[in-house]
Amino acid sequence: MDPSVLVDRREAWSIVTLNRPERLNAFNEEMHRRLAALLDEAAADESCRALLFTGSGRGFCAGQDLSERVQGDGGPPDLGATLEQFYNPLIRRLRTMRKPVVCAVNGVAAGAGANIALACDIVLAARSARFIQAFAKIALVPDSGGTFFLPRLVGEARARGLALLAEPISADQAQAWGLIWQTFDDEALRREAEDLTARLATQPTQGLALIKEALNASGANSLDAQLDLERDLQRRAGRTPDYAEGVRAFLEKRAPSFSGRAP
Ligand code: LHQ
Repeated sequence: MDPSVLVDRREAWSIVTLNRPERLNAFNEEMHRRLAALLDEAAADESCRALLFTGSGRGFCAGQDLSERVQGDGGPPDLGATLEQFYNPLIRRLRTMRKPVVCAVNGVAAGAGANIALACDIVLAARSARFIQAFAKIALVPDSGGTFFLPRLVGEARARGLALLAEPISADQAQAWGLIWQTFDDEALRREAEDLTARLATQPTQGLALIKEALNASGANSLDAQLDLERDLQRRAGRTPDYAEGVRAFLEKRAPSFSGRAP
């Protein structure tokens, strides 16, 4: 088995760990292939209702493994092809996954590694973690959704500063700017991330998937189009067994027991 990405199944959720710590979990092609296969398995497994994504060792992910990208005699590599084949599908998998993906940024997140984290639904970070849009330092453009996520998360001024200056920001700064959800002390991050993912795995999974769908569409929609979409998604949410259970539990003044099942 390729150990570059590990999976650890818990009751109704899984932990996916990037595991090339000696390279700060920088991506090579093997790792991309393995991660894609694991995410496809998790997406298809209805009994897996949430994912926790993290890295092993002292980093979360340093983006593309640059030692795979040394220019040889064949001239410059086609980086667009690498994005098309590996990074863009990864970002699409995370965004369209019909269950919540929590990211625990355990250490430095650089280049594509930072933007892969930002593509997850709820991003937590260790206080010692740093986020670096490292691309400009090697004459590249922020990819893996960076130019999409950054202005939407932190606004134009900060997005431009982060992308053009390529300087690290701390996890606390990232939280203060709204780039991520929450920062924890290093020793508390893993437990907090596991608790949160376990909690999400007990929630109305179909409803959460519809929320993701609505939010994914909102950046490109007019208000009218988004109102129409909300109507359509709410119609689907209202047909799920978990909606019926949620209302019943409320009226009976008890905690709901959601199955996560489709109608
Ligand atoms: C690495 C890497 C790395 C290889 C640390 N590769 N070894 C997409 C499409 C196609 C191609 C191009 O790219 C992309 C998207 C991208 O992601 S482009 C951006 C790529 N990433 C970077 O430019 C970040 C490069 N890394 C760094 O700037 C630093 O390593 C950071 C700031 C992440 C961490 O710094 P330190 O904490 O000081 O650690 P370090 O630099 O000492 O790294 C530890 C080891 O990891 C070291 O190896 P060594 O053998 O000396 O111990 C590094 O060479 C290796 N490493 N990142 N991306």
